[in-house]
Formats: sequence, structure tokens, C-alpha cells
Amino acid sequence: MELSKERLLKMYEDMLKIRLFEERAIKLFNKGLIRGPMHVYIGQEAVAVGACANLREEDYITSTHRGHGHCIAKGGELKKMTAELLGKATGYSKGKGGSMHIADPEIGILGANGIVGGGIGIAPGAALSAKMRGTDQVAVCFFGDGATNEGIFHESLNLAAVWELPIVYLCENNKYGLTSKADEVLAVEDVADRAASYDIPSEIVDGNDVVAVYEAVKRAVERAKDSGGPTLIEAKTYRWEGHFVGDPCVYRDDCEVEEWKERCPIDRLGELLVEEGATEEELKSIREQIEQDLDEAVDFAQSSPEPEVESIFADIFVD
Ligand SMILES: Cc1ncc(C[n+]2csc(CCOP(=O)(O)OP(=O)(O)O)c2C)c(N)n1
Ligand SMILES: [Mg+2]
Repeated sequence: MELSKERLLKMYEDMLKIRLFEERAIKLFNKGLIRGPMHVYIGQEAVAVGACANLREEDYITSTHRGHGHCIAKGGELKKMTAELLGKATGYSKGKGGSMHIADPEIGILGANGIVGGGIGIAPGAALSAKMRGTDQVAVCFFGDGATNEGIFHESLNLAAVWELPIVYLCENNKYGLTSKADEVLAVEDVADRAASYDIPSEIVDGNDVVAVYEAVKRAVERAKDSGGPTLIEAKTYRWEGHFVGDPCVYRDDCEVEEWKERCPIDRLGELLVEEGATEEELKSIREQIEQDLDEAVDFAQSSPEPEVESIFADIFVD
């Protein structure tokens, strides 16, 4: 195992942080404290964490409507995220964006996005800027299976290939795009097959195995930094919850959900850690610390003020 126990423990902590953050978010949503739709990432945590474990603060990510996990994995602050979900002035977008508009450019988070495929158009801009400035920054572009049926996916990959941009395209194939089964709307069997059209390398990886995701993204990041251009990685995974919180999920079978729950990415890493010498006590204390941080984040958000009405037109245009 190339990864040290300490690094694996950090991955475990980040994955659990995403899971517990979203479990709290669902509770807050169900109490009517979160307005607007919310999409959770539960079940997919290994993808964001395995990918971001390869990145430095100055590297970029672009995200999706299901973006809490990407943001936490890249180092986003729980207090500012929770406040944003609750529409408070102390949130990432000053309470005016909500769940799908969390960004932190200071640490390379170029934004969640309510437009399916929106981030796929932003990543080449970030990567081109890095290339023109002569830095070795890379951009990891997260998107779903459904987004690969949008025109922007094809335009973006084509341009990134032609300009040899330092991008890791990371498709999270969670088997559904809203209520559509991915295999009923994709003309190819695997999203990875689409890389051939743009003459870029691709890889399929088990998206519930954080070490496998880490290693695949590591290879792609090295290639990007070596001026080898973009790579397309398809992580096969599954979303445990509905498309949005409150989705009755009539389009899928409960047995399928149960099968995927057996493959819980967090439990899997927990088992690996125990094999690597971690104790149940260590894992328990990580959980307790996260619960405490989340208590503080929720208190912070709940006690924060709402945005002032006068601020409604602020931050729409650059001064
Ligand atoms: C351009 C655009 N088209 C349609 C929608 C409505 N919509 C929101 S999420 C979604 C499904 C996206 O599926 P996928 O890319 O697989 O991501 P997942 O929800 O599975 O994470 C759709 C169609 C949208 N927000 N933007
Ligand atoms: Mg999907």
C-alpha cells in the first residue's frame, strides 16, 4: 500500500465528514430550514475524496448541483457551507445562493452549479489560464453521467485535447440522471468510451474504492502536469438517496439501493484501515470530532443573521 495510514485516516475523516454533513443537512431540510432543492452526495464520497487527495490548495475543481462532497473534500469550511444552506449572511454566497452555489476561489473551488454541465465549460478556462501563466496547476472537473449527453461535454473535451489542457475530467456515473437510467440514454456502454472521439486517454475505476480513485486521478494529474493534456476518468458509483431530497424514487428498485449500500465506500475504507493497524477507538474519535464540528457549524448558521434586503443587488456585477 503506497498510501500511509495517516493519509488513509485523513481520507476516512473527509469521507465521513461529507456523510455526516449531509445527514445533518437532510434533517435541517426536513425541518423546513433549507429553501430550494437540495441534492445529496451520500454513497459517492470516495470519488471526491480520492480525487482531491491529489490536489494542492492552488489546484482547481469545478463541481455540480450535487456539490457538497466536492467542496468538503477540497477543504471548504463547514460553518460557511451550513450557513449558506440556511440562507444566512455568513454563508459562502452571503446566503443568496444556497446549496447549489457554494464556491471558494481562494482554495480553488470554482463553484457548484445548477446548470448540468456548467462546470464542464468552466474547467477549460481555468486550465487554460494555468497554462498561459506557466503554473503547474491542474483542474479536476466533476460531472455526472447525464452531463455527458450535453453538447458542452463534447466541446470541452475537444478543445482541451486540441490545446493539451491540464484537466482531469471525472465522470461520476451513478447510474441515473434524474429519473432516467443512464444505460437507456447513453449511446455508448461506458462514458469512458467517449474519450476516443477526442483522442484522449481514459480509465474506468470503481468509484466506491477511494484508493482506486486516488490512484487513477494521480496518474491523470501527473500526465496533466507533464503537459500530457486531459484524461477522462469514469468512476462507477451510486447515489443512495433520491435525485433531490424528497424524491419519491419511483423509477428504481429498493433492492438495487440495498445492494449498493453493501458496498459503502466509508465502511470499506474503515475495514482497510483496521487491516493497516488502525483501532476502532481511532475511528470512533474521528466520528466524535466531526459530530462536534457539525454541532458548532449548525449553531453558527442558526445564530447568524439573514442577508439584509438592501444587499439584494450586491455582487451581481463586478464594480
Ligand atoms: C442544462 C440543464 N438541463 C437539465 C437540468 C435539470 N437537471 C438537473 S440535475 C439533472 C440530472 C443530471 O444527471 P447527472 O449529470 O447524471 O448528475 P446526477 O444528478 O446523477 O449527480 C437534470 C436533468 C439542469 N439543471 N440543467
Ligand atoms: Mg448521474
